[in-house]
Amino acid sequence: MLKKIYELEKAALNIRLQLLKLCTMQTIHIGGDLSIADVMTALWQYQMKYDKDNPKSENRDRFVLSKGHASAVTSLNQAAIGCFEVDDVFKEYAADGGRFSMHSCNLVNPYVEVSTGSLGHGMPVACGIAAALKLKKNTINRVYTVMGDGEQEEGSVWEAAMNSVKYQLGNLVAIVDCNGFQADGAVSEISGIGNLAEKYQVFGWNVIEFDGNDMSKIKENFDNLPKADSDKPTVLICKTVKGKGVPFMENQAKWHAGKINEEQYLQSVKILEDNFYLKWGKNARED
Ligand SMILES: Cc1ncc(C[n+]2csc(CCOP(=O)(O)OP(=O)(O)O)c2C)c(N)n1
Repeated sequence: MLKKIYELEKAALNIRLQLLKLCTMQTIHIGGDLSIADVMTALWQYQMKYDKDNPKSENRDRFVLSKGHASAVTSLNQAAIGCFEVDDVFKEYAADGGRFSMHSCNLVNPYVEVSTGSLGHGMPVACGIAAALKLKKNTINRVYTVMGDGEQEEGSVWEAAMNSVKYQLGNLVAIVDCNGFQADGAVSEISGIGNLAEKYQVFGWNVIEFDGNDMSKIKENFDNLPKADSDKPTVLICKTVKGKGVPFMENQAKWHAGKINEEQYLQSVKILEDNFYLKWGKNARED
């Protein structure tokens, strides 16, 4: 398990570099993979109680990728904790996607709790799993689900939000990747979700809002989550940047999904690495 901010940021850098490599091989949902890369790195490589050698253990934290199109960033984090070789992820993407592909599928990847891709479905399933854990008197494990801000337009999200409060699911942690964009443009211009923090508060949730591309904040908020046996579900409203870290992709709806060429790849790698070493100093290169 990674503990220091430097280690986590380095791990997030690696995930971004790997995402870009995948993106030279196949169209992936790169914009929303990059926006949630920091949170996913901290979740999989620091926060979750999860044993890759025993993925069906009763005592595991559960993860449901409600924005199921962010499967690349999920698979790469699973590879980072040893679920499979990262080279397998590359090889299978280079072929036809194989076990990893555009959306998370538990028929082919045993580390995927629930197959997702149809937006608005993961959150209700996560709510059901959290209720089941509570019925089984499991007071330790949590259920984490990651949604998009565009996904908040799905009515099923709010049905689950109501039920989570009714059944006092303090073991449920919903994470919203608020990058401001969905597939066809800005969330505010499509349907619009208004003030999400206020909405969840009115629904009765414990609401925490922070910069979801700031590793210190992410870690701090994971460290301070209410206990799994508390009685209110928690939502982490993560303010992020779509395409985070790659300037030509940032805040560009067209980079919701896509493929890049070799020149774009090399240019992006250089920017990401330069920025990382600018922050952490030249010695970090030798790590
Ligand atoms: C029910 C449903 N409708 C439409 C789609 C097509 N779709 C895939 S991703 C996406 C945009 C999602 O936006 P958001 O939730 O903000 O995700 P992010 O920007 O983080 O990728 C859409 C509309 C879908 N997968 N499921």
